[in-house]
Amino acid sequence: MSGNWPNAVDKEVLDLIREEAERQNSNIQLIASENFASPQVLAVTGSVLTNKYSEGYPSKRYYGGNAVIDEVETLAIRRLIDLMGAEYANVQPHSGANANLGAYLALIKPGDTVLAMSLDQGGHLTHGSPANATGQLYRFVPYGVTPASLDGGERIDMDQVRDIALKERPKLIVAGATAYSRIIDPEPFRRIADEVGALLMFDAAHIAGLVAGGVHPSPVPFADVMTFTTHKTLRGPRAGAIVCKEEIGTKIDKAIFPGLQGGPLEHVIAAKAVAFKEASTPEFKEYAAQIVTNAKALAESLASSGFRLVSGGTDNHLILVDLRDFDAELSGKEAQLCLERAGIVCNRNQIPGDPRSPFVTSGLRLGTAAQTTAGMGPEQMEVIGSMIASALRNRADDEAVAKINQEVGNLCSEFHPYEGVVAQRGAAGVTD
Ligand code: DSN
Repeated sequence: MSGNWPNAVDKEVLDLIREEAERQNSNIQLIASENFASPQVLAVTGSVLTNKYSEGYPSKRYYGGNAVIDEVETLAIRRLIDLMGAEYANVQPHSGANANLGAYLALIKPGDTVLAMSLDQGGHLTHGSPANATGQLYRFVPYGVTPASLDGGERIDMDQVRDIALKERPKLIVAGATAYSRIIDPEPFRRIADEVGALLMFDAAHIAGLVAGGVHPSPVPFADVMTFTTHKTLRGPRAGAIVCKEEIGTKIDKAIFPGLQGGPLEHVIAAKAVAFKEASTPEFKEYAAQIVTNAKALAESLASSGFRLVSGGTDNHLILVDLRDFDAELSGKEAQLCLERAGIVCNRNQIPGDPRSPFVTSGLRLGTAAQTTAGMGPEQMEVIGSMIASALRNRADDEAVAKINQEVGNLCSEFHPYEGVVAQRGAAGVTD
């Protein structure tokens, strides 16, 4: 028996999914905030759990029929608590932005002062950009990185963080970044927060997988709350999550629902549960370490081709490239477009003190989480670094760029993430 649905296959949409799967399989994916979710994560995201309304929390729902959903969400919570060694977890945030806003709603009041890394130094929109609700609701005071001219420069300026904290007496200090390639040590942030009586939030959106995999220090023992996305280095479905100290758990829960969101996306929460289990395996630890090894190899290759790397290199999954030493005329925007023609996908990014606007930029941000999932190693990273340099050097020569595109295709044919039905349809179980 089948349901009362149209029989016709929506070929238009399925063909677009197939096209996108093909694009993901055949290009080099270096966007630092992306990854290739496992077939199981994809399949669970496309499950019947999408049908259920479950406003509230396990055993405290506003709708009937939630016995199974309660088990799903409880399982995700339990797995996340185990994975991160946390006291409390909320798995309902639809995104990292919602996780962050939820944490602010729980911990501070409109108008309160918050310290966070400024967007143009590597922070995030939700760390108080005037264009974002967070910047409109709260009084954010930015900190940044040390000058490039200093030996070992372009690292988070902890002296500045402390000075500003002592002067501003914030209610909350936010650690974490979206375009910062070094380890962020949570311990000195905790010390400063304690000195000024502030709470500490760690936004681990980018590095959650590195923390889960044990290759970066865990913020969990130090931060009152850690927010993160589940789809970057953690390699789960596109979403967010929060772990925190037990004593603020109820406030976090209330802020996410009913404070910020309505019905949770239980199909995505189930996929988060799958991802949390995947991330707890010894194989994931190896994967997390490999991401960093690959990033270092790509960084070395780029440096040897004449690119200046912000902070001189990387300790995590990403590299921030200052294009000006390589070619003063080349903007991040032009470089991104050129590399896309060559089959290498990345994003332009401001570098600290960038003279160009955020829309144009002097930098590129490159990440290795996705291609590491596809099975690439340092050898391929070295080749990719050379291809990037060659494409950008020859950007006016369409033939040369097309030739690199072909080489990219050849490389990706050996290292593509999706096979069979997943490559055909983007998710197991969707057929025409
Ligand atoms: N868009 C994400 C990133 O690329 O870092 C952050 O929201």
